[in-house]
Amino acid sequence: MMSMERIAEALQDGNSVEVARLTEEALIQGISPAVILRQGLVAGMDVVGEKFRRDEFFMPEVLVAAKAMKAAMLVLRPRLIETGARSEGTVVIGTIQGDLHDIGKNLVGMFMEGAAYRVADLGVDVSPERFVEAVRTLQPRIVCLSSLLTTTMSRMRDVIDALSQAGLRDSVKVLVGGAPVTEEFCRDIGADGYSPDAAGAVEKARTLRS
Ligand code: B12
Repeated sequence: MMSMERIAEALQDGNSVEVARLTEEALIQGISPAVILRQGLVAGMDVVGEKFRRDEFFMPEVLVAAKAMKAAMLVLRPRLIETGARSEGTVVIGTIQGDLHDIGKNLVGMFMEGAAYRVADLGVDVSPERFVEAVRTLQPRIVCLSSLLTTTMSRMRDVIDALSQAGLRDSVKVLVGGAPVTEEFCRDIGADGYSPDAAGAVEKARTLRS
């Protein structure tokens, strides 16, 4: 059975081809997509983040690792997502304005799709106005806001305020997440739920009824 460390190491090397190949091989060996994701890919990305923090890695290394993560996610995606007509409703998701990180957001989106939600992904650097417009037109049950930067995480509050001003706040539940986000921050800005990871985001979504 393949060790998940091999995937984590190839990810740290930024070897997209190898990471995608190993991911495929692990799936063929019957290793569950969730294990590959958590113990291989996310674990590898955690090391990249730690090395970046310690100045052992710089932006180019982080970028190639992020690219390798995306290559593996393309392989994992069909396995994480259940097909079928059943739908739990729509989820609008995006990374808030000023922030370009999207790996965690994409994972949350994939897990939501896997849990039979229709996902409308607005991308990164999304303004409060664009969130409001998407809620107005798509009428989702849930809006997911992602933020990785402490400098721009307060924009989450701006999205919630903009929804209130547009008279849409009561029609939708707001879930927040991303590395610097906490339960306390969630309460402070008046969001409805927080989760530290993608699997928990789905659990949270299920417990919220709008
Ligand atoms: C990859 C990365 C990048 C890549 C992003 C590539 C991409 N396409 O996303 C690049 C190189 C572009 C980048 C740029 C920058 N980065 Co950067 N980056 C990272 C890194 C190493 C990993 C982030 C990641 O993808 N993690 C893996 C995913 C799976 O985890 P996650 O995002 O946390 O998501 C999980 C949970 O948080 C949660 N979640 C996420 N979103 C949501 C949403 C909801 C609703 C819910 C419920 C849950 C949830 O579920 C996810 C899955 O479990 C982190 C370090 C780290 N360990 O976090 C730094 C980090 C986030 N970056 C940082 C910085 C400073 C920057 C730059 C400002 C650097 C610079 N000087 O230019 C720029 C900012 C650009 C911008 N305007 O956004 C800092 C932020 C510091 C801070 N406190 O604000 C960090 C923490 C690094 C550090 N230790 O200093 N970065």
